[in-house]
Amino acid sequence: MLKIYGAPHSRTFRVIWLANDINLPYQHVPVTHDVSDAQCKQPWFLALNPNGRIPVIDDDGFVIWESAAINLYLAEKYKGPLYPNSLQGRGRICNGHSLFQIMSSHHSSICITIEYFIHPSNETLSLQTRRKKNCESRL
Ligand SMILES: N[C@@H](CCC(=O)N[C@@H](CS)C(=O)NCC(=O)O)C(=O)O
Repeated sequence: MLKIYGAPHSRTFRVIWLANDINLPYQHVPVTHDVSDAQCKQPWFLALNPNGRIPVIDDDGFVIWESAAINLYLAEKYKGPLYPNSLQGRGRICNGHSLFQIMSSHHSSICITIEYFIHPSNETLSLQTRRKKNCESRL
């Protein structure tokens, strides 16, 4: 089963949110960061990500880190409605993920990202807010 390593209140939320959005079964492995003796700096975690940062996933033995790379990988592998078939659509997704990298993981950034890049046409902001709350309530 897919394992997602990290703390929900961090960029790990991006991956957790995607997994929930496409109904992907996963095991969340909590990893502390930004505290003394953070688990993300311990040898067992550095063996997964030598960069010592969260999130990381282990997808049946395939380990990858960097939230945007993880999400692009998962979206393409599980071929949900989030991954477009056209070159232009994929260009848009890369555009969104480049922006994603410079934004924090807080609420408004997530809503903006959902609104403009993931579900651009027919969802209102309040519906997007409910989607995010639904995702958070499962953590
Ligand atoms: N570009 C990376 C950034 C990863 C990152 O900086 N994660 C933070 C948590 S949001 C972290 O692990 N901080 C611990 C540290 O830097 O020591 C990504 O998007 O995955």
